[in-house]
Amino acid sequence: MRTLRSLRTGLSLAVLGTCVAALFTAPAVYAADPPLRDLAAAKGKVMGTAVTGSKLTGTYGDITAREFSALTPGNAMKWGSVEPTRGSFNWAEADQIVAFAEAHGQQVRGHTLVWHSQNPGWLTNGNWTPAELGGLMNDHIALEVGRYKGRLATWDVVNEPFNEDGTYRQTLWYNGLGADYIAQALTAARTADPSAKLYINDYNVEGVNAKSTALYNLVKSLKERGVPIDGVGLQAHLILGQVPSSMQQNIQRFADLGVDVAITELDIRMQLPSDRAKLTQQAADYKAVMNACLAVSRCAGVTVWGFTDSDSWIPSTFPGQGAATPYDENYAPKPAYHAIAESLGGGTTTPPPTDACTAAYSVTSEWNTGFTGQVRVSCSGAALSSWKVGWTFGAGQRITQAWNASCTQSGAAVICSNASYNGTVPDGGSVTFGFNGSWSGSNPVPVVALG
Ligand code: G2I
Repeated sequence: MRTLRSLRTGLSLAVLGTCVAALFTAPAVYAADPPLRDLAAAKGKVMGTAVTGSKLTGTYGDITAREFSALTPGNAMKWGSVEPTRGSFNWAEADQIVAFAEAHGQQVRGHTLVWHSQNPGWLTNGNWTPAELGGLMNDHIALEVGRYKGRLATWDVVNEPFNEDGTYRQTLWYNGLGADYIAQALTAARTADPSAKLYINDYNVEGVNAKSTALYNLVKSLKERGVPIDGVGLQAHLILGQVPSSMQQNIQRFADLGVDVAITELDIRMQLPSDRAKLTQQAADYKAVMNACLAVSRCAGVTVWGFTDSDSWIPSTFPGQGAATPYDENYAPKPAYHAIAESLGGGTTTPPPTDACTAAYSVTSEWNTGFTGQVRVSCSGAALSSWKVGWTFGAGQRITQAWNASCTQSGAAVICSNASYNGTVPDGGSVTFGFNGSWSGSNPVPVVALG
């Protein structure tokens, strides 16, 4: 039985020493809805997330397993990842993600076989004849799709083939093979794994526009020619407040062509810092996307492009923007998470307070018998003018030095309060303090309380 418990500000647990616990108010623990994957399954939909293989342990792994019924490797199956040098393969992360999914009853969406980006240098720098290029593409598809034959539910066979105006993107593939590279790639993928659903995936094709109409016309002609095409992926890298109003209509027109549709890379970015108004708008936007998919039976489901703000491509690509996913950087579900649950028929239990400050403890480095830790105090929809953070070490750890806070330790109980200069935590902001400590045997992360 899967349950979700989120621990918010004011929490005090039995594990905290009485000395620490006395400082803080009563627990505000809420039991949330069933996991998103169960809610989605009851509606006949898949709820997925992109993942990074190396992170699939601890809290990240727990949430991935509990909440999602499909995984897309964010980078691990791209050509540049699997064959960085010609003929020399690295399947480790891709294999790991597939094994994780199988262990947790999840589908895998293979991503992606034929793209203009994240290709290995040897491929992009080569001077290939059309015959050589076609051979390389077909061999790559045969090898990678064949490796996972019968185990992957879907493949994004061709990624991002169009320009915004609906003309074909000038890529290695288009320039070398012409537009028919798309039909060739789909045909090769069908041969390599007849049971996988084969998709063309693109961005800015969520609403009805020139680009999505070009995709529509392509899918129509592929169907007419008998080329194997099972679905279209609408990536849905969206901007706050800008969910296209024609999204459901667009999904429906593809469904009417006789293909499935999936929302494959959903995120909704905003200018940082986030605040309550933006997070509320984001929740409404997530719900609008969910509802557009739910309204069309051939919409297979929705995948978010990373479920936590700590694993999102947005901040590095769009400086100053972020907070695009349903969980914050400390794995607390945001209003967007609850909006997804509600759209899937959940939302029957009390949602968490949207005004909250939280404290998150992490170990940033560890050696022989010492470690460096940090605690980040963050606020969203609330603010602080002073703060105290407390916890109880579970394995005899001792603080030896702290900075940006004054910390005292009595037995296992630690209390840290703000320095003279960092008591203020604004709405949408955060303050971090650090410390060195000693440990032996193990160094478990304690539960922290903010007072
Ligand atoms: O760009 C966003 C997505 C658009 N649709 C196709 C997706 O495959 C694409 O995903 C992103 C990944 O989320 C990023 O993680 O694709 C990016 C590349 O276009 C990925 O970024 C790359 C960085 O550019 C590299 O520097 C980095 O080594 O991620 C790599 C692995 O972390």
